[in-house]
Formats: sequence, structure tokens, C-alpha cells
Amino acid sequence: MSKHSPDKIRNIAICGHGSSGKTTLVDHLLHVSGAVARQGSVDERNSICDFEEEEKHHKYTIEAKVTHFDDVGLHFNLIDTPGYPDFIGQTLSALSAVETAIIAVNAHAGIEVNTRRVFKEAGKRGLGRIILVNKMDTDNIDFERLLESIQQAFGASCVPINVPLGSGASFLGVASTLNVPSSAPGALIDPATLHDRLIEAIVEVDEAATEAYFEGTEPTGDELTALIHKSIAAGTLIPIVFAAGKHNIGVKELMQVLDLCALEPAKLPRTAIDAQGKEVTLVPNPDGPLVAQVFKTRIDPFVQKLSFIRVYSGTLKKDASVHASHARKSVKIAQLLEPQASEMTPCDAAGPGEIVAVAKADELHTGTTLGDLELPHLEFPRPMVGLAVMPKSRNDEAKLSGALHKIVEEDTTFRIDRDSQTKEMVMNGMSELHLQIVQERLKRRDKVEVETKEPKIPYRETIQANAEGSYRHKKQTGGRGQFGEVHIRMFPMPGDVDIDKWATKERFASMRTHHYDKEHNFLWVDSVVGGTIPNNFLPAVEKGFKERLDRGVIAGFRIQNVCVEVYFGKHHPVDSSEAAFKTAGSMAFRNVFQLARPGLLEPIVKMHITVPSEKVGDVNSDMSGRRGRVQGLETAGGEYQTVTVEVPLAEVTTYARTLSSMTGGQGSYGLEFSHYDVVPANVQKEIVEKAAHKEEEEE
Ligand SMILES: Nc1nc2c(ncn2[C@@H]2O[C@H](COP(=O)(O)OP(=O)(O)OP(=O)(O)O)[C@@H](O)[C@H]2O)c(=O)[nH]1
Ligand SMILES: [Mg+2]
Repeated sequence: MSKHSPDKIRNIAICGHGSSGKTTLVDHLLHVSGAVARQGSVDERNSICDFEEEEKHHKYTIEAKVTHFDDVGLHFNLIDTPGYPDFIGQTLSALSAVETAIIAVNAHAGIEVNTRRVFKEAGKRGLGRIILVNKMDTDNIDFERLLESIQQAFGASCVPINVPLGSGASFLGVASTLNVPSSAPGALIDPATLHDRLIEAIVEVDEAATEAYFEGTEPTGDELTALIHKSIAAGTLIPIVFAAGKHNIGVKELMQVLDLCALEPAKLPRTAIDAQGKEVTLVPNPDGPLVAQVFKTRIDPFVQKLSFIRVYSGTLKKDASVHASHARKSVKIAQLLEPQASEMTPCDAAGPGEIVAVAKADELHTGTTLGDLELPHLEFPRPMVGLAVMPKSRNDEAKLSGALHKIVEEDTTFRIDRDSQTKEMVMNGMSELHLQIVQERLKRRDKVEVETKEPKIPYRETIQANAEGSYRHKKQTGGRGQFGEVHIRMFPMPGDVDIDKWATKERFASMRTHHYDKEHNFLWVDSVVGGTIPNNFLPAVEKGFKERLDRGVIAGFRIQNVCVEVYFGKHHPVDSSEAAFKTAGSMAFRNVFQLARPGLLEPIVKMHITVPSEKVGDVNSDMSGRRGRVQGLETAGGEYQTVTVEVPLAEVTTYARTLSSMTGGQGSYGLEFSHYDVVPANVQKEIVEKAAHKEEEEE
């Protein structure tokens, strides 16, 4: 039997911009509720949640932490998440495992970039949202403006469910707008004046309740609770609460709001896909089919690998063997653990709604579904900031590779690529800061010190026209010669096509077979007639092409978006060999590629740059010098605005420094991969010349 019945479970993630006081608040909630015996503190480096060495050192959250507490018979799983966009992967993982999100806003700073982002992400997942305006004890809070900017940014559904009694040093508590107290000394706004707006937002989802309300009957008791849950699930009510977590003001009241407003698992039904490809709506039934998902992985120095799992249906039991997506055999659940930040308590079973950890299950990865149904994949932004990395000591190469793979397991926004030409190992992360933290972790956990340098921009080569041609490879150097001749046609390959619909007889009249390589978006079509290239040599021809795909033709970059049709050739009964045909294939590819209007593609990234309003002009003009295209401008609360720009990655590799000096440290930005685009001719010329120069040097 699992410990908690699904209707008593509330899963919540707390997210928002960095330094809005999330971790401090969770530390207080855990203590106030009696879930932990001591009061942790980020500042004193003994926080319950920020327990990793890097977190203690920097005093900010890097990884999401699962905690739990109980109140009024409800069991809360509360996940603390990092606020810095550099660690957004952890926040997105957490959001995928809960029904409710607390969006923390720093009362002093207003709505910041990441606050907007997580608000949107929570909405995309259909989560109930509660806005927490924290740090109400800080100076110079313009309460009216703050409330207005929240409603402007997040809509009219945002209504205070309590109001602050004073602000700054005289912030002493909060007063409910739902059960308005008879007196609210020092209230920044009279709670009674907000009561009607709150009730209107609550009844709006239900026609009968709205009608009754306007006829003079306010919902009460169970009806009121049901309407609150319904309106929060529908997003027509987004309650706002006020607090100063650090001073324990508004914390108890936040807990009461969570008791009332946080959604139970059944209120956000998930869908999964069954073996027949049919969509199934999951019901949180402990006796139903098991459906659970790994949403986070952590490598603990002592217990090794921990997979954090959210159960949606059925019951996950200790010692059971369960089916897991992507695993070849069933996975044995040797040990089930209930996480309280770093502390793990063994348990026997986990039912729907519960969050548990499983130790040492190598086959489990973030995103893996347990059970026979399949949940949608978890989506993460693609990391775009790269650094070539090598161990300080040559002897550490294997150790470094092992240590980096551990980080790949834990961090869905971290990738390592090995450049096939330079043999460079390149680590990709969300930002310079993200990669710096990775290096600190390598040093602490695996005792590997590394050196890094700027990596190459991953340009791609492609073609923009059709072309055809051939190559004859013939060598006669005494003894047995070499002979192979290959004729090909080359076409630009569109992205996003259904290959089976594209590679048809209408397009390639004599097609015998085709092979598709998704990674390069490369299609090989075999239309060889009459055995002019014997079948046993065709794989060698294809191999010749494939080598070219990785080596490039014009500047040494990977090739993509090309279709090649081999339609004719010549062979020699004695001199033809696999090697000869491979060379002929590779050379034919090279020659025809050069005739097909070759060009370079470059990665374009989308950036959201938030700066004080008066700096927007500077950002725009700087961006136009970087070939950036401004896509939009939004107010970001307070005196800040967010500029959205699409810009070539090559132009912004050291943007952090530029922005910092342009705004005196007041700006911030997030960056994610958008697409590949054609490099303008003048820029391309420069890159190709540089590549040619480098080749000469190497030769
Ligand atoms: N004045 C004031 N300071 C606070 C409050 N809550 C937290 N702080 C301070 O703000 C700083 C950041 O607090 P954290 O709890 O680490 O903030 P966070 O939102 O978890 O930050 P990230 O983990 O980076 O996202 C610390 O120095 C806290 O002491 C508060 O209610 N009032
Ligand atoms: Mg934190």
C-alpha cells in the first residue's frame, strides 16, 4: 500500500526569477510545518534545499529539490527550483511532475525575465498557478504599480487572495480577501474592496454559480472549494499572495492558501499512448495500470544514481520488475526512497500522485516512462553555448569522459559533442555560467581539472541548386590497377519532409532503393540501371558519400540537406574494388557539390534580452550590427523591457560581457537554438577563406 491516497496529495513546484527567495521560503515551510527539525538558511550555507557544495558556495539553487510536508491531512510534495535561466532544464523537469506552480515575484525587483518564462511554461502544461509576491519587507515597494504590472503581464485572472499589512520594515502580516477580517491594520489596500473581484473570478468558470452570485448568493463550503479548484485548473483564477519568507511573515497564510488552492492529481488528467498508438487518459487509480515517469536524475556521491519518479497511475512497488521505455529488459526496482531534499527514507510502494526516487537503476533516464503505456517526451531547450574542453593532465582523459557522461545523465540541457575533424570534445550548455558550474562539479565530484577554449561555430554546408556529373577513378601503377566510375545527380533536400512520400517513383523514375540519414537530412537514392555499378560495390559508393558528409567540401563543415541519386557508372572486371568505388563516390560527390551552388548555413539563436527601458535603443542598434533581427518588444515589469531578437550564434558568443558593460550589469538574457539559416555571401567568403588557410597550415 502506498502511504497517501491520491486525493490527499498536492504536488507543487516553486519557480520564478533568481533570488526571489524561493529556497528561503521552502526552508521555512518545511520548518513551520514540522517536516524538518531545524531552520535552514541559504545565507548561512545550511539550507535544507540548497545542499550541494556548489549551491552552498554560490548561495543559489542549481538543481531542483524534492521536499515534502503535511498540513491539515494533506500531503504536499514541494519542488524547489533554480531561478537562474542558466538552469532552466531543472525547472522544466519539475514543472512536468506537478499540478500546481507557485510563481515567485521579487517585490523589490518586479517581474523579471525568468518569472515570465516560468509563468508561460506552467500555463503551457495546464498547471494551476499561484503568484507569490515575496520579499515584501524590502524598501521602496510601489505596491500599486507592482499589482498593476502583475495584472498587465499575467492577465486579469490574477487577483489577490490576501493583501499585505504594510510594506518594507513595517510589513507585519497579510489579511485574507476571501474571509475578510473585521480589521486589517496597515493594509495597503482594504481587503474588503477586493473580495467581490475574487469571488467573481472564482464563479466565472461556472454559469450557474455566476448567475447565483449575481442574484446575491455567494458560494460557500464545499461548493466554494470545488469552484476554486475548477477556476484554478481552468486558469480563470490565479491567486496572488504576499510574504516575506525570510522573516516568516505570510508563510503560515501561504500554507493555508495551498491547502485551499493547490490541485489534486485528478484535476490535471495526463494522457499516455498505449501499444496500439491510442491515447489513454490516465486516472489516478492505485489499482490501475502502472504509468510513471522519471523527471530528474541525480548522481549522488554515496548512493550513486537516483532516478526521481512521478507516478500517474497504478502503484510502483519495491522489488518489482517493471517495463521501462527504451530499456531492453524489465527494470528491477531494488530500492524505493522518499526524498526530503538530500535525505532519503526507504518506502515500500508509491501510488498515483506520489513522487519517489529509485536508486541504482542504470536503465532509467530522465524522460523514461515506467509501465506499458508511454507518456509524452519531456522537452528541453537545446544548449547553444559551447566550450572545447580537455583535461589538464593527459592521464585524465578517460576520467574526464566518464565524469562528463555523468553530467549528461543528470542535466538535460548539457550535451557533449566530439568534433570529428578537430577531435575536440565540446561541451554545450545554456550559458557561460552553466558551463562554469559544470567545471566546478567536475573538480569537486570527480577530481578532474580541465582547460577550456572557445569552440568552432557549428556551421553546415549545403547546396542551393540541382547539378549532375561524374567521376572516374583510374590508377595504373604496375600490377593490379584501380577503377571505378560513378555518375550522380544532386538535389537540395527540403527539411521536414515525410521521406516515404518524397522519395517516390514519380520523382526518381528508376529508383531501386533509398536510404535516409536523418542526422544529416541526407537521402541516398539508388537508380543504377543494368548493373553498370555492380550491386556489391554500391555500399562502398555510399560510404564514400558518407565520409564527405562529415568532412565537408567547401570549408570542412558537416554537410546537410542533400539528396544524391546514383544512376550510372562503369566498372572493370579486374581493377574495380571497394576502395576504388569509395574514392570515386567521394570525388563525384565533391565535384557535383561544387556545381550545385554550395553555401554555408549557420545556427541562428533566439535571444530574450531584458534591460532598463532607456537601454532598449542601445540593444537594438548593437544587434543590427550583429546581423540580428528584432522580433518584438515587451514590458518586463518595473522600468524594464524585454527585446526578442533572432541573431546568428557566431555574433553573440561573448554577449554576456557586452551586455554587462552596455547596461552596467542591469541586463540579462536567455538564448536558445532557433534554426539554421544561409550565411550571407560576404561573411561566407571570409569563413571559407579562413578554412582554406587553416587547411594549408595543417598540411
Ligand atoms: N529581505 C528579504 N530577503 C530575502 C527574503 N527571502 C530571501 N531573502 C534573501 O534573498 C537571497 C536569495 O534567497 P534565496 O532563497 O536563495 O532565493 P531563490 O529564489 O531561491 O534564488 P535562486 O535559487 O537563485 O533562484 C538570500 O540572501 C536571502 O536571505 C525575504 O523575504 N526578504
Ligand atoms: Mg533557490
